[in-house]
Amino acid sequence: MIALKHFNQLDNDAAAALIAPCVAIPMWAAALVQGRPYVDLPALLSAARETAQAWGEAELAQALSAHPRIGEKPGGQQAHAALSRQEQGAVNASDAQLAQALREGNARYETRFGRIFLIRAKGRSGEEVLAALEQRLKNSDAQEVAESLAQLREITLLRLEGAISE
Ligand code: 2AL
Repeated sequence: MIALKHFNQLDNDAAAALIAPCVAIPMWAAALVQGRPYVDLPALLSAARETAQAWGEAELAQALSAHPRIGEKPGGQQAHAALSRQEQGAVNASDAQLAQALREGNARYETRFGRIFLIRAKGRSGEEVLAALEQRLKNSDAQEVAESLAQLREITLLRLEGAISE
């Protein structure tokens, strides 16, 4: 966690590196870095939200490369991996039946939509994630692109709030 005041003062590369784990979309990080200085945290967060509004299918594909499947908590020391593990903290991997249902649901989703199922996991139990997965399998292609992007924006903003404080 770093104070906004310090984020405002970092050189461009260091500032971009600090927020890069929020989402694997380098253009998003670059735009936020270019927008400095921010007068306060709400100003930073609304700039982040606004920049994320422009995302479409290409950005979704880019970002998904850094997201493990739900139920597959990634190992490794990378900042992305550590954040994913935290976010999936309430998904109980020791419940074998749940783990199996998530594996099957993920596979069905990937067959249907051609990319991995993405959901803001923080604050959701494994059962809630599974219920959302079942529900979203009923979506049209366009609905599901929109829903995945909405989830990606939530994850990104939560990560940013965890990285920079007032
Ligand atoms: C994730 C992840 O890495 N963090 C989160 O909230 N959701 N992954 C996913 N497939 O939904």
